[in-house]
Amino acid sequence: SVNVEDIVLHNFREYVKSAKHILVITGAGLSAASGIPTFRDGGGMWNSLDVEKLATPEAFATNPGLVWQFYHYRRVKALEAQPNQAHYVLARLSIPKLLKKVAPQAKTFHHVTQNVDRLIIRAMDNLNNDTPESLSHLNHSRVNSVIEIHGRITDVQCTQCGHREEVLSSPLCSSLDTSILNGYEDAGSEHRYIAPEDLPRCSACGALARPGVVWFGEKPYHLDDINLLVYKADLCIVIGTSSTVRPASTYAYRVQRHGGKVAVFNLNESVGDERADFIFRGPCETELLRVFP
Ligand code: BJW
Ligand code: ZN
Repeated sequence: SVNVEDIVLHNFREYVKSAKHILVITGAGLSAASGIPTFRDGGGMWNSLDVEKLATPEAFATNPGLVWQFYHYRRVKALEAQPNQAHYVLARLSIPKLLKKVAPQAKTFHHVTQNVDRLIIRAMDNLNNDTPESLSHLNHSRVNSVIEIHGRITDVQCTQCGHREEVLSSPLCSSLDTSILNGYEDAGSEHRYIAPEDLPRCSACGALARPGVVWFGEKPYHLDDINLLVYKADLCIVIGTSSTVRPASTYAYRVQRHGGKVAVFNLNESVGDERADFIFRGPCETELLRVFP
């Protein structure tokens, strides 16, 4: 007998075979299996911490030491984490030769990630190192295939001159020492005051630096590029996001509005599921492997 899941899988694979412009949107659930906490669902780090206190420009202006402690802790966690199977499935799909096996008509494949942890980039790097023969024709498109709409937790950005650079060493300065933090709770408590002059400073002008991520009320990166991709896409694959944060939450329906189809991979229900054409309920690290073995 044939069950509903097999039919969805079959229909999805058929549609993928015809897709020309594929757009993937990812969120925190993609990195959950790597041990990076999500933001909102059960066990999400912001259930215990006040989002408004930490991920806003106002929070940083009021208490940069507190915000830096939070981001330092998450920065260390992201640097220590390893990409999971879901990252590797997406990394393989970003290789044209491998993409063609499941989507022979595909002309473009792009991945807009809301994640700041760089794990997808590292998965792509690891894959490249393992398959040298695919490296040559990939290097360009691979760099361009991932768009980090909310920036990177490893970027350090000046509050004055705008200088931004990726720094992979840790801690960024002596006042941010991992050993003093036990967890997110600690990172969100106010008992450790750090003076602005003891926080990371801009390497170009010496002013106070901030994490190179996008906070509420700030303009996300690469919006013009993304709008073009959304306009062109005929398949939008939404993975591990609650679809509650704009503008990333709007892309799938915009693709659908001009005739494209939407596939959702999520452990739980997410906003807009009722409009999705295909739903793969479960951990994306196993579901993506099942769908794209
Ligand atoms: C699994 C799984 C597994 C678990 N497998 N699945 C009212 C007031 C103020 C602002 C607004 C407002 N109304 C609207 C706004 C705009 C605002 C917004 O959307 N707010 C809403 C919350 C209401 N948006 C913005 O302000 C954005 N900017 C903007 O719109 O600018 C407009 C502009 C245009 C032009 C010029 C100028 C301005 C900016 C948003 C920035 C978001 N920043 C953060 C922090 C980034 C840095 C950091 O990491 O600290 O981004 S907030 C946080 O949410 C983070 C995430 O990227 C983002 C999305 O979260 P995500 O990824 O969806 O995570 P979760 O936890 O919500 O969901 C995880 C999902 O995974 C769940 O569904 C699980 O079920 C699933 N899951 N394990 C599969 N194994
Ligand atoms: Zn500067």
